[in-house]
Amino acid sequence: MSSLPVSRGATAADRLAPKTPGWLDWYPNPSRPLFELPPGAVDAHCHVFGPQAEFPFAPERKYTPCDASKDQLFALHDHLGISRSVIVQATCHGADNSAMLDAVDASGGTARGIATVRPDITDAELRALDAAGVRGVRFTFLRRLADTAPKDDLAAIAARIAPLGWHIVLYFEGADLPELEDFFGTLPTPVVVDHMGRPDVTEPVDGPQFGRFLRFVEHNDVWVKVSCPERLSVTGPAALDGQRNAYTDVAPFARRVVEEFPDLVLWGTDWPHPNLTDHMPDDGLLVDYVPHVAVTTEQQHKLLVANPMRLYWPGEAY
Ligand code: 0GY
Repeated sequence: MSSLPVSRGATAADRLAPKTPGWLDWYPNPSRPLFELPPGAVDAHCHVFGPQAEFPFAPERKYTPCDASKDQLFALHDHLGISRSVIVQATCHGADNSAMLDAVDASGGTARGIATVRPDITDAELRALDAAGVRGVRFTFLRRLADTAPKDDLAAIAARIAPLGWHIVLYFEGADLPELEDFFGTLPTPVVVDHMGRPDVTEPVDGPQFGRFLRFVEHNDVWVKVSCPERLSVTGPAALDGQRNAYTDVAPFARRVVEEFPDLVLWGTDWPHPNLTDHMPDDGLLVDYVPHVAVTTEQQHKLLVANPMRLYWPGEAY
C-alpha cells in the first residue's frame, strides 16, 4: 500500500500563509520629514501584523498581510520623531489580540491598545485587557475587512466596556453614515471615528456627504482621526510644489475638521498601511502632510500631543 510522501526538511516558514496577491509591503526606507513633530507626538492609529510565525493570522481574516512587527513599528516611530502610539487591532488577527498586546507590553507604557472583542468575553478578560493598556474596542463596518457583527452584539459589547471608561473606534465609509448614524447615537461610550469617516474626496468639502459627517461629529462630540490621506486620495502622493505637499485632494477635508473641532482631532500614520495596491506611502511624507491640515502651532500641538494624551493617558504630564 502506497503512502503519501513525507515532506522532509519543511520549516515553519514553509507553512506560513502567502500574502494576498497585489498586496504592497510597507515603505522600506521612509524619508526624513521636513516637519519636526512636537515633543511627545502620538501616532494614534497604527497596527502590527504578526510576525505570522509567532502570532498566526485569524482563520476568518479577509486578507493575509506581510509581517509588520513591533520592533519595525518602534523603529519607524524613532525615525519620524514619534513618542507614543495607539496600536489598533488589525482585522487579519480577528479577536486574538496577542500580537497587539505583545507590542503594547513591549512599549514600556508608551503605547495603548484598541482591541477586538466578542460579546462572550468575560469580565475578568476585559479587566486583564485594561490592565495591559487597552483603552477601547473597534467596530468595523467595511465588509471587505470583516463580517459585520449584528448590532445587538455590538450594543452588548458597548455596554460591557463602558464601565471601564473605554471608548469605541468606528470604521465605516462616508456613504454608510446615514444608515448607521442612529445606532452610533445610542452608544454609551465616547466614540472615535477612523479616517474622517472615509469621505468621497471627489465631492466638495462643503457638499452634503461631508456636511452630514461634520454635523454628526458636532452633535455627538465625536473624536476624529484625520488620518489616511493615502487611502482616501484620488490624486495620489504627488508633491508637485517641492514642499512635500502630498495628497492635496484630501487635505481640505482634514483641515476643515481640524478648524471646526480642534479639541477632538487625532492623527495617525496607519502604518503598515493594510490593503493598499496602487501605491505605498512614504511615512516621512505623511508627517509632512500634517502642517497642511493643522496649520497653526496650537492646532498641531492639540492634534499631535494634547488631544491623544487626554484620551489615552489622562492625567499624565506632557
Ligand atoms: C486601516 C484600514 C484598513 C484595514 C484595517 O484592521 C484592518 O484590517 O484597519 C483598510 O483596509 O481600509 O485603518 O488600517
